[in-house]
Amino acid sequence: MTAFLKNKWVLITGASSGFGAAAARLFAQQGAHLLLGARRVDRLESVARGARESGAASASCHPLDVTSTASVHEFIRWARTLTKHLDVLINNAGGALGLDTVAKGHDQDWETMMQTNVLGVLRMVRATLPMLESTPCSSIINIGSTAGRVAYEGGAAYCAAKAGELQITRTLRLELNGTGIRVSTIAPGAAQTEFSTVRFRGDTSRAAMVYEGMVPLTADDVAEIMVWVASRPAHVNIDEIVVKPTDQAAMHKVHRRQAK
Ligand code: NDP
Ligand code: 8X3
Repeated sequence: MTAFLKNKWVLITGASSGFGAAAARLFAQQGAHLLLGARRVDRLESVARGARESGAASASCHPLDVTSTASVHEFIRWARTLTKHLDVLINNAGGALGLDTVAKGHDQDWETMMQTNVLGVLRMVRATLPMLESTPCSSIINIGSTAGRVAYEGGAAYCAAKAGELQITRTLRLELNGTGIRVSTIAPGAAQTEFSTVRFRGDTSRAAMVYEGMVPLTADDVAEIMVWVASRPAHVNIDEIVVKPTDQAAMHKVHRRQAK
């Protein structure tokens, strides 16, 4: 444990599964106070319970839908009843829907991807800035993707959304220069979470094929990086981290072992 995060207030969006749930556990092990948001409250409650058992100074959760400004405001109203300031904001909520070409894509999927991965980040930052500004050395950590840096067939809207996240991160670093708030992005490659099951609308066999024969990143691999980024000294800003499985040399170059 590093003393840096002990008793710090950490807000994690999308904490009900995957990277967000793993981050809740790992920040808890550092003795942080946790504010956890997502839509599935039953799952959040179980993550919060696990975080308390893992050593969190406190772990509280509240429903949050980052696609709704009203929901974001209500979440922050709730958060302010627990703390007036925030040390770390982790914009992790997001994901992909479908793998359709542009020719066959659906407006609703595109809109959801933009709402969660792009507008959700903007809403959360705008709402939390007053809480971050009142803290001597706070951090915003946005979860991007290799998809925001390299395009692939069927990924137009998701790649555009994560490219949007990357440019929001870079813009914020300029806008917040001089405030002491650090702004970082972590761009993971293939990680086995619920991401592909959500993308393929519950088709777990299709989701499993994404990782077949290769060793993907785990949620803990990415959460460990979040903790490391958040615990750098005040004068250090980790701008951008790209992390991929060793088996994934590039988006289209994945080493897959034959089934025995
Ligand atoms: P999961 O599907 O396991 O987790 C996604 C989380 O986002 C869930 O907690 C979900 O909670 C939450 N979420 C989705 N929509 C909303 C919303 N409208 N409001 C609030 N919360 C929401 O996937 P990951 O953990 O893998 O994904 C986390 C982030 O990492 C995403 O931004 C994703 O794009 C990104 N990423 C994932 C990679 C991967 O390969 N897994 C690689 C690179 C980036 P709930 O449904 O309860 O609201
Ligand atoms: C998730 C990684 O390659 O499925 O952001 O788009 S990928």
